[in-house]
Formats: sequence, structure tokens, C-alpha cells
Amino acid sequence: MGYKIAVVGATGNVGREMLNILAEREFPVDQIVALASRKSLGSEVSFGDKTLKTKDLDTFDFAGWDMALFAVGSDATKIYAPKAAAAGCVVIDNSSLYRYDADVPLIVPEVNAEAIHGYKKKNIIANPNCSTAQMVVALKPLHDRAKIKRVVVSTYQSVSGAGKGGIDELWDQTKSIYNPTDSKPPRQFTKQIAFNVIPHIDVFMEDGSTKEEWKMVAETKKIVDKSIKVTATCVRVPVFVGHSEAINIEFEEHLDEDEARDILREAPGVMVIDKREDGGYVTPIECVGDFATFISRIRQDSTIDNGLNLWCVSDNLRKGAALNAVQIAELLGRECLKKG
Ligand code: 11C
Repeated sequence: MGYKIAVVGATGNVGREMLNILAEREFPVDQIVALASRKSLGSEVSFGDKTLKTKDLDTFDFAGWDMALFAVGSDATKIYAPKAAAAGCVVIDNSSLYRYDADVPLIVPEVNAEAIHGYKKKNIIANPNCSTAQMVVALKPLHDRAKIKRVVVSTYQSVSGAGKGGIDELWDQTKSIYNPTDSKPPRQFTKQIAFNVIPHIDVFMEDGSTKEEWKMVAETKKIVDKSIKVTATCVRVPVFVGHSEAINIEFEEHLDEDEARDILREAPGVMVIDKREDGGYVTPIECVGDFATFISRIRQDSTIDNGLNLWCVSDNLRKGAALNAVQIAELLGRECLKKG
């Protein structure tokens, strides 16, 4: 016996990946519905070897459905997630709307699975930002061993984090470099993204950081440990899919690089590829379509007591969004909504 699952925002990058991953991981589905806004109505999406015609989110009745995986922006989530939750359908939300709500658990199953039971307060579970999700998968096992004091992270984030518009803009600008008569002004990003990098993701905050940077701080504290200090610089790079992060970690206790490598090799969701030779590390293009968070370049930082550097890469549409949401659905099924 399986579950009745709704995917909300099924025609977007993340919604499509949710359907792919539910099928790939053979999630026990009895019935599945792909929901979209009226403007995408009737368009078709794939679910394994089946094709689903999207239905109207606006008129959909969530009563009797077990879980809804939401992959729409905060504005639409604000309208439809409370409706679904009130109808008894557990919402797994990929937007940032509920992430910082004390009554909503923010879950990365490899890190804080035990917090899932908190969903009962609002019938809602939040999925973290993509750049946080991959980082905490790497931090947690190291924190358990040597207690992290401070993290300094610089991100190299792909354009797919900004949705289909980001992908189209990189593609169009790249083509127009070779055919300047075809050039269009930037729409999605504030400056040219092709052959460039932009140190700005999401809106600016009062202290000069961006919301993306703030999210990495707040979400790491909520998911791993509120005592961990995080400072982030988030940068958009001309890569289609796959976020990369250079992470510097300061621990309370000494942690040798070889032991860190061994800990990460054993950690759930992590794949260590760390050979000190040409090509002995992972780049974003190699992680596309993969489930793992890849760690390379593990090395001591001898400029501080108890410091370590590492390189962390993951498919932002998967671990950073759709995969994590499906893992939450699996956890919810296993721990809370058992069937059969
Ligand atoms: C980006 N990380 O790469 C963002 C996308 O809070 O879920 C995801 C934003 C979020 O632009």
C-alpha cells in the first residue's frame, strides 16, 4: 500500500526533478497528481514511464491526499500550503516561507531526522536552501566528532538556482558573445553572467550581506547547532547545474585531515573524491543527476588552531531541493505516516 502524493509546481525545474526522483527511488505511490498554475494547465510532465497532465492548483481539493511536495515561490505557497495542511495533507515545502518558523521543522534527513515529529504543529515541513543543504550534510559528521566553532564559506552557485529564467539567460548570453547582433539586456541577473561571476544572490540586507548569505547562517543554526557561527559570501557563476562551496571550518578540538576524510567517507549522503593529483576532485558538471554531496580538497588550515578546508559540490536541483524533499517524504512515511 502506498501514498497519495501531490506535486505542486510540477512544470518547474524542481517540480520535474521531484517527479523524476519519486520514480527513480520507487517511492510507494498509490496515486500521484501534478499541480500547476492555470497558465501551465494541461501541459504534460513525466513520472517514470508515465505522462501526467497537470491539474489546476487553484481548484484542487487536498482532502484525502497524504503529502504535497511544494515547489512554487513563497507567494503561491502562502496561499496553497495552509489550504493543503488544513485539509490533512502534510506539506513538504521547498520555498523559504516557513523555514524560520519555530513551529515548522527544517529537515535534512542525514542531519536532523529526529526533528521530523515537529511537523504535527502545522502539518508543514520545510526544505532548506540548496546551498545550506549540501553544506550541512558535510558539517554534521565533523561537528559530532570535534564540535564546530565557526564556518567561513564562499559559494559558486549555478544559474539553475534562479530557475528556468537563469538557465535561459546564461544560454542566450553565451550565444550572443559569438553573435553580438542577437544580444539582450540582463533580465534575471543584475550583470552579465556569461563569462563572468556576480557576488550577489537574492536581495540585500541592512548589514550589507545578501538574503542568500543570511539563509546559510540561519538555516545551519536551525538544522545543525545554534552555537555554530557562519559567515558566507554567495556568488553566482556561469554554470548551468551544480553548486560548489569552499568551506573553512574551525573546531573546538583538533581534527586531523585523515580522520576527517575517514569520517566523511562513512557519512550518509557524502561521497569523498579526494586525490591530491590532477583531476582528483569533483567539479559541478560531474555531479549533475547524482544524489550525493561530493567532498574534495580536504586539508588542514594551519593558520588557525583546529582548522580544516574542504570543497563541497552537489546538484542543487537534487540534494538542494527535489531530492531532499523526497527524502523528507520517505522519512515521514517511515516514521510518522506508516502504511500497510
Ligand atoms: C539560488 N539558492 O541558487 C538559491 C535558490 O531559498 O530556496 C533557492 C532559494 C531558496 O539562487
